[in-house]
Amino acid sequence: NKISIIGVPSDYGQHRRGVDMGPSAIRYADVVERLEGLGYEVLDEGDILLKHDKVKKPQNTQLKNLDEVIEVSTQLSDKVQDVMAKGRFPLILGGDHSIAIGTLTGLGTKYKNLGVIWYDAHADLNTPETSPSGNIHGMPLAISCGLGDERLVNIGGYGPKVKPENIIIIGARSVDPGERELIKKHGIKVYSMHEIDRMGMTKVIEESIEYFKMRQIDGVHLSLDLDGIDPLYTPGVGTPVPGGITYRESHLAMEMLEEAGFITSAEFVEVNPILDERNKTAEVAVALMGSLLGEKLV
Ligand code: DIR
Ligand code: MN
Ligand code: MN
Ligand code: MN
Repeated sequence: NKISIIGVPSDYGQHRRGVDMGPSAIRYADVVERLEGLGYEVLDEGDILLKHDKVKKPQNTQLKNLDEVIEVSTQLSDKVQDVMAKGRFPLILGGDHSIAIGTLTGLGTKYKNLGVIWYDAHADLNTPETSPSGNIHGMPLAISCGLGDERLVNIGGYGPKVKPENIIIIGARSVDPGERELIKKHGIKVYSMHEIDRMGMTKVIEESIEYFKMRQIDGVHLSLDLDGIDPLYTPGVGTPVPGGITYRESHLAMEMLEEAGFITSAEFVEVNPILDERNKTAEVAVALMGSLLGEKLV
């Protein structure tokens, strides 16, 4: 019942500017007030400090802004560990999805059999060899499984951070060929839009909960990329993909995860207020945080 909010104003994992303002946009959507209203003691720990020059030059590399991503990840990992040591629930606000490298590095020091729900239109399982963009926000899940550039894989002095068989991807609809191979090879569980349409979100989450129980996980991290939701509801993201999860389905998913009682940390990423409509995307993020943390009408 104690939550610590950590802002990560990083846009180094992708090429569009503005996602570094995500934490501010989410704060302006009243995240602290919303969670306090649910009875939590909420501490806003402020933002991770970015020391690097924010002028980005065009780069012809498969690991864009590598040094900056390493620095952000290292700082974030330390911060997540501090928050856990204080017995508080880490709630991380992005920033682009490359920040998950730092989050999972911190979490992995405590949880040796962590379950991860990756709520996203993408699989984020690229390596420098398979990436169509060289953008690190398309790689964090692979890196956390120990696949990709060693400097990223070994951030925090250890790796891998999670087991591929402890990952569940929900909402995928834009997956690159190399990612598809990795999913097959490592047995990563994926509920793509096809399965969500076919089974319904209720069954998807019920099965996910059973799967984690069977795997005897010691914690569950929710990594929610706002582009997992349909851009009708969350237009303020850098890489929107039509045909996504609805607003209602997303609330249902959060409420069912809350009822299962095993979520131990969460991050909400890729909110880009420059691309948004009147802060709609940050407001959806905060509404979903409410449901994830116990908000109910009756
Ligand atoms: C694409 C896009 N798969 C890439 N990835 C995105 O660049 O690796 N991830 N947008 O969120
Ligand atoms: Mn993502
Ligand atoms: Mn995505
Ligand atoms: Mn709700």
